[in-house]
Amino acid sequence: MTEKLEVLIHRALDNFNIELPSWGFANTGTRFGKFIQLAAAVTVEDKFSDAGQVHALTGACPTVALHVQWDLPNGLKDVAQVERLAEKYGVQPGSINPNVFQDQEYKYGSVGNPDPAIRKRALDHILDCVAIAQALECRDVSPWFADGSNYPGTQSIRNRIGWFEEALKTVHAGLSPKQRLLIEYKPFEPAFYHTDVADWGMAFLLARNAGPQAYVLVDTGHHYQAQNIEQIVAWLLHHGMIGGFHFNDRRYADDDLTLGSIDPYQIFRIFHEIHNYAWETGAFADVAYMVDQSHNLKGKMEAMIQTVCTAQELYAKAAIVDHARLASLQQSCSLVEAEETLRCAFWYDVRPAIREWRRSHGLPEDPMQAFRDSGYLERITAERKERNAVSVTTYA
Ligand code: AFD
Ligand code: MN
Ligand code: MN
Repeated sequence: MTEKLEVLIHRALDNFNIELPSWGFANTGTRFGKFIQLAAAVTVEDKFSDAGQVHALTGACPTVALHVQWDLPNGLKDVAQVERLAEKYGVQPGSINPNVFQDQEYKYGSVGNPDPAIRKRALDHILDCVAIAQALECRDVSPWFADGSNYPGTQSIRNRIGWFEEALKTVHAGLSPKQRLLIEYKPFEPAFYHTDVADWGMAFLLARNAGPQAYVLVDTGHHYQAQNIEQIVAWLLHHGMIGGFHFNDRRYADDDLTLGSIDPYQIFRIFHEIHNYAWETGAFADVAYMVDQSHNLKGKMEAMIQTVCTAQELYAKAAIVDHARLASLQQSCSLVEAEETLRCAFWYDVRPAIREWRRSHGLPEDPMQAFRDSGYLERITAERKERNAVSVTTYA
């Protein structure tokens, strides 16, 4: 490997952190059921412990995203416990995720609900999340809205736009100067006729309407099959409107598969847009990277370590693209050479340089093997199996 490439890879990894989702360590599943894992996290302490292990093994995950309803059920009263767990397990709270999608009151929507009392309930919850984020000194509040409808004619799409604009403007007004409101979009599921925040354009317009601290959150699983996600990323970068990502992969829909397991080249192209933007503008795009996966079959811990290592590899590959050469080949429309400039970075084996980076940072060269040798899985299985045991057969 040339010295230059190794320097580029190490510099990229020095600046690459990816946040872990607390819910990714707990037993979840699909709407058709879930397969219980005896080692899965049950309490918020379990989640901090697991996230802390992944960070200790990879060096890339200093924060863990929290879901308020699941991780801070008592709201602000749980802040002290979260601060204690952060200290104990060496991983800080990251983005704060409101939950306005699972309570019965939200059957016809949250901030898009035709009942003003339910709109207010949802808004109050999101404002509580803003207060929790302030108390924990967390920057990002990232609501995802399942709001929508299942049949034509059953809701006024346009009225709901107005209610969303009103709510998000109020949330934005409650932010402290350092906070950000990241608005996530998703084309469908659980709504199957229209989803109120269905694509990047709707999220963009809602963010712009809310205020200057609001941005778009791109979940890679939240796009129709043919959509060119890196083009969306380029538009959001161009307008300074990208707040962050939720990374996962999918074959069909919002499948929550392991990042890079189906289409690693797409994630590479997304990271390339971000590296290229920094090269072209000299500005470092302040983008929050986060995993949003909850593995139904793989072991939770191994799947998360695999995800983080893959993210590091793809980010490192995108960092070695020869931007100057690519720009010149694009200018001259030298098609094959331009494409090959991108492809050769994608095909380059960055793993030796990553192993060297880990060695130089006192990290295990092979985080997965280090995890397997650590006995952590055996320990948490013994600790948690009663709490996870259920009447049906359980699967390791
Ligand atoms: C689901 C939603 C969305 C959200 C996540 C955490 O599709 O991605 O960000 O739950 O609330 O995956
Ligand atoms: Mn998401
Ligand atoms: Mn999702």
